[in-house]
Amino acid sequence: VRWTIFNNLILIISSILSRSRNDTSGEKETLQVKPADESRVLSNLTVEPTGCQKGRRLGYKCYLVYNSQEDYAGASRKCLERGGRMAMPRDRREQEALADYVKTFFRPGNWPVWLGINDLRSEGMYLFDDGTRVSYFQWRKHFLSSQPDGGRRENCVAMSSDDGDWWDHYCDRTMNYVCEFDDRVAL
Ligand SMILES: [Ca+2]
Repeated sequence: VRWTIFNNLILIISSILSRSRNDTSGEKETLQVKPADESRVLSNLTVEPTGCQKGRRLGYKCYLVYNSQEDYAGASRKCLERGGRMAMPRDRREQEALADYVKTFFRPGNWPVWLGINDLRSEGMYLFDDGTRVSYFQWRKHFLSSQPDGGRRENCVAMSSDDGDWWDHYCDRTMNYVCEFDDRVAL
């Protein structure tokens, strides 16, 4: 009996020792991770829940096209339900990345997709779907059809997939849409 107790003690001590050794090596590995590696690890962890491995990543944002028909309000709701929001390109860089992604997605076709932009609250004052002001615009400018041209009737903004230009539309029109996801929120 005494021998068994001694053996068990040895087992317990050695398991404690090996556990603490593992802890130390784990700490060392964490310390050795470079910032770039760390961000890759973090983004890998957070990409999956949003489904954005299929979409287009740009910094902490990623865009994902949904190939299903929704009106503007429906698209907004669906994006929120998925933990994201409607796509809100805030500057030229984001606009160009989104336009390129949407073009690639629908090529060779040309389909409009809802963006998270509207002037529902006040005609001509364009807000993102989260209520912030839009300061960078990409309206279609053409001598035959310059946008926006819908006045108070058309208050929701879509991007055409062939050139990335913006058009105002009836908000109850149904079309494909783009959600964006923010890694910082997921973290
Ligand atoms: Ca309008």
